[in-house]
Amino acid sequence: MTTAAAPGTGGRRAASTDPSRSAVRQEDWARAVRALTGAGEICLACHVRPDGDALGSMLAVAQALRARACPAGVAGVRIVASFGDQPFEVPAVLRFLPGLDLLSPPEAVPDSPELMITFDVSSVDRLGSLAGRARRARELIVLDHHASNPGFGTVNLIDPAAAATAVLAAKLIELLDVEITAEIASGLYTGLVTDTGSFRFSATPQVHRMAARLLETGIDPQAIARELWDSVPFGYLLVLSAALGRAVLEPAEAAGHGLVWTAVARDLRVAHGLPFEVAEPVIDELRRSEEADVAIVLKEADDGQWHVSARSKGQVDVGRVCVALGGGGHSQAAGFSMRGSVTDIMARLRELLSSRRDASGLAGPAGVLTAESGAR
Ligand SMILES: [Mn+2]
Repeated sequence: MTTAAAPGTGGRRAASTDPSRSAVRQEDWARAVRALTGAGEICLACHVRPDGDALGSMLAVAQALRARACPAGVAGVRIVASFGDQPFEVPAVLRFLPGLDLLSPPEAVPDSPELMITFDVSSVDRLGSLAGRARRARELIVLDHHASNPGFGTVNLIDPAAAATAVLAAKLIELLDVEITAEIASGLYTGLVTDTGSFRFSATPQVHRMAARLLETGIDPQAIARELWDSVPFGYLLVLSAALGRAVLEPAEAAGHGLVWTAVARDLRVAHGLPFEVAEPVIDELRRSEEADVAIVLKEADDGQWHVSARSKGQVDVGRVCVALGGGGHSQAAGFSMRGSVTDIMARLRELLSSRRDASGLAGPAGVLTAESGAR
């Protein structure tokens, strides 16, 4: 599969899900820095229902841009950071992040921004109510690490080999020549620990070197870990218990690699007065089952739509399956959203999870990783 970008045009690219394409070109980094340097107004946006990588990366860069714009406290550049959730609410687990004062509701983002930069957004629809503004932006910088990202910006800073968007955000801050303060480091570290599963999934020397640099700013990693993982409302334990109690193991599914799945219906959490986001960590429990390569959690939002999380231990490419269902992600962690019944959604998933990639590599929305399909 090839990418349809004409060399040197910097134009919006045609869709590609090829994870093997090369990392960011130097000229694209330079163009992004030039755009961010010359702008009078900079709009920042991350994906809806932001996780630690999306919001942490965005707030880190927002604070860096603020520090750069007014080192002496003189306002020069307008910075608008947001995400397209309606209603606009910062997830409770991320309310400890420094820089929340830089956030505005999506209505505050201009209709046709001069310059917009997106964080951890794998496709334009993941911007929710900000998608139209991104399409109309004069210059759109896309900072992301999802292999499924089609490159929807005018400047695409997309590196599927990066462990987190925070890795790319740190590079951008470095190129902007801004010192990484403890406040900026908190956001970057949050992104790094979130997307590496606390250094379980991407425990590379580069990741640990970055963590070390961030810790040297004086941030408190134990406090961040407590905020992210060890402070949940009691009701979550009851939701988790119910979700695990109805989990189903299907060893023959996913081409014999095994499937474990459950659903968190709206009623289950609403009974405890809990918001949608409370269902997010359920997948981390479910995926521990040793009998299954693939874990799936269906989470019902307040509007009745199902948001589906998929994880793989490496035998099955759940990224391709989720892309085939209109979502996105990585080969071992991905998701999509869909309306319909649990029974129907699971039937479509089972079918895709067991299908082998077409020999051409083009036709099959294939789940099972084969030697040529580029597992990573
Ligand atoms: Mn990410």
